[in-house]
Amino acid sequence: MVSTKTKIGNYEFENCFMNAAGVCCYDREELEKVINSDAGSFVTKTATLNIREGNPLPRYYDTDLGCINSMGLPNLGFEYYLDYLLELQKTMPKRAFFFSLVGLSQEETHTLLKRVQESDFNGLTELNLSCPNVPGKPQIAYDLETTEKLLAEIFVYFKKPLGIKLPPYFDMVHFDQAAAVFNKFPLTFINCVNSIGNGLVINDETVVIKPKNGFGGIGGEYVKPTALANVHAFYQRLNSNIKIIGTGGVLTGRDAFEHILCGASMVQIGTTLHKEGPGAFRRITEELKVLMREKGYKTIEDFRGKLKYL
Ligand code: RRO
Repeated sequence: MVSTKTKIGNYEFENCFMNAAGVCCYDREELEKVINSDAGSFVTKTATLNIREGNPLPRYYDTDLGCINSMGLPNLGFEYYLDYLLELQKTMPKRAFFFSLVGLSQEETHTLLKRVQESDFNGLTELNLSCPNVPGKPQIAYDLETTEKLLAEIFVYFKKPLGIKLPPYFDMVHFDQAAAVFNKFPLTFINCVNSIGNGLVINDETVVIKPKNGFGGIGGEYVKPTALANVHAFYQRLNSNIKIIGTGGVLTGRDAFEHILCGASMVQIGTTLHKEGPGAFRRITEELKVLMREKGYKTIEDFRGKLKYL
C-alpha cells in the first residue's frame, strides 16, 4: 500500500495535492469541485477586504509550455470566503482548508488577519506576499525589510497557523537573506513559488493579455526548475518546523515527486488544473503512486527532502 498522505503543522491531509491559489477557487462552485476531487485540501483565491473585479480582459492566456496571467486580484471579498470556510468546518470537521489573503495596504492586511484571529476559523492562513499583477503594488516579499517588519507586527496578535506565499528568488544571497528573516518567526509553512512575475508572451506582433501592456505572471512548464530551486533552497535553510508547499510546473506525478524530493510536504497545481480540470488530481496522484511503488517508497516521508547530489 502506497500513501500520499501528508502533514503541515498539526494538520493531516489524505492527499498531498491541492489547487494553487488563483485556480479553481474563485467561488463556492469552483471550490466544491476541488473538494469533490481527489485533492487533499483547497486554498481560496487570495481575498482582499472588499470585493474586486480585477484587471480588464483578456487577462489569462494558455501557451504550449504554460500560461501568463494578469488577473489583478479579482475576488469576492474576505467575508465571502470566511463564511464558506466556517460552514465547511461544521459540515466537514475532519478536513482542513487554506484561506489565502492579503490587504491592498499593510493596514488592510492587519485588519484581515485580526479578523481571522478573532473568528472561529481553525484552518490554515496563507498570506500572499507575492502578487505580481496589481498596478502600482510591488511584490512584497522582494522587499525583505518590509516583509520582516510586517511579520513582526503580525505575530504580536496572530496566533493561528500562518504561512506565506513567496515569489521566486533567483540569487543565492537572496535565499540566505530571505531564510534568515523567515526563521525569526513561528511560520507554519512557506509556499514556493508564485508565478514568475512580469513576463511577456507575444503572438505574431501583439501581446496576448490586455493589462500592463501584456506583462504578466508566468506559470507552468517554464517555471519548474525555478520552483524546485526555491523549494530546495528553503528546505536547506529553514528551521525544520517550517514546512514547505511546492508549487510550479507540476504536470505529472514525476514533477510532484521532484518537488517532494526537494523538500515539499504538499504540492499545489495551478496551470495544469486550469488546463485539465479537477480530474488532474486523480491522474497526477496515480502517476506519483506508480513511481513510488517502482522505487519502493510507501510514504512521501520516505523520500521527502532526500535529493541526491553529485
Ligand atoms: O490575481 C492575480 O493577478 C494573481 C495573484 Br493575486 C497572484 O498571487 N499570482 C498571480 O499570478 N496572479
